[in-house]
Amino acid sequence: MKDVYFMERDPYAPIRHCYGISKILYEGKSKYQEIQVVESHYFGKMLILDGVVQFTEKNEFFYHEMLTHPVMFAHKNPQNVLIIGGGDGGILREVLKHKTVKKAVLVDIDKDVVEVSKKFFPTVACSMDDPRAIILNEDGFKYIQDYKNEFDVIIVDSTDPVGFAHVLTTEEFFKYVFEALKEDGIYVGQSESLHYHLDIVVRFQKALKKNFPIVDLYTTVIPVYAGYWWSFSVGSKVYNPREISRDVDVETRFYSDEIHKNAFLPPNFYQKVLNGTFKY
Ligand code: AG3
Repeated sequence: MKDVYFMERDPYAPIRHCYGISKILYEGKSKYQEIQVVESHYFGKMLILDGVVQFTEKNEFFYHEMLTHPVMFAHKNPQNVLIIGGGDGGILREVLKHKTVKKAVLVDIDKDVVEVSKKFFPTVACSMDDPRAIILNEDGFKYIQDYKNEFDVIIVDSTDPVGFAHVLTTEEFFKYVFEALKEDGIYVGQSESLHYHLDIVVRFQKALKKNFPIVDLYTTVIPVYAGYWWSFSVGSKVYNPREISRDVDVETRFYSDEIHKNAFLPPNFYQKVLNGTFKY
């Protein structure tokens, strides 16, 4: 295959990313979505769901570390963690690096994503057999409604908020998240790009503010997601997510205490984003 490109279909942004690829390793349709694994020249293997790149072998750690560690280190003693989505296991791997964790429940609706990831991405799906991990293939929106005052940390690693993942960004869902968290619990979810998806970021933040006393926003650069400047939204009951509560004692490639402190939006700019004066 010479000069063959995979073209991504971002559901919102009217732009297309193309990746030079050498092989299509897997193509299938699960009950919920289209799943593809391709070998790209630059990024190595890529997992693609419904035409959108979820992560690549080469740089998945930026996203997985940055979605996990800021809230885990803002919390003083995270023992019981819930991951919704994240069927590839990348967030689970990062969560289980924390020695405080006694139990991590991963609830991903799509069993096929778990199976495909185990087969093609062994360095991402490497913690599924950890004795502290429980993997469930259920609907996270329904699952969470059965738990009250249960989890220290809830992390939502979902696909873009279109189709079945949309519900995970609503005010109603955040009410269940709040209730499922313990009295000092903290939530984080991936909340799209400040460039192409600003309206989603703002809607997401507003829905969180209806439920949580402390809401914040941090970003990192993810070159395989449209807009690159990717955001993460936090809802917290007690802890200030900008502050680190414990020693950073896990091995990471990107995340550090300095990265943590610098990832959050400066307060004035954050206000501009929320009140619409940044909109361009
Ligand atoms: N989930 C979030 C991917 C979002 C990509 N969106 C986009 N490019 N428009 C990643 C799952 C990794 N565990």
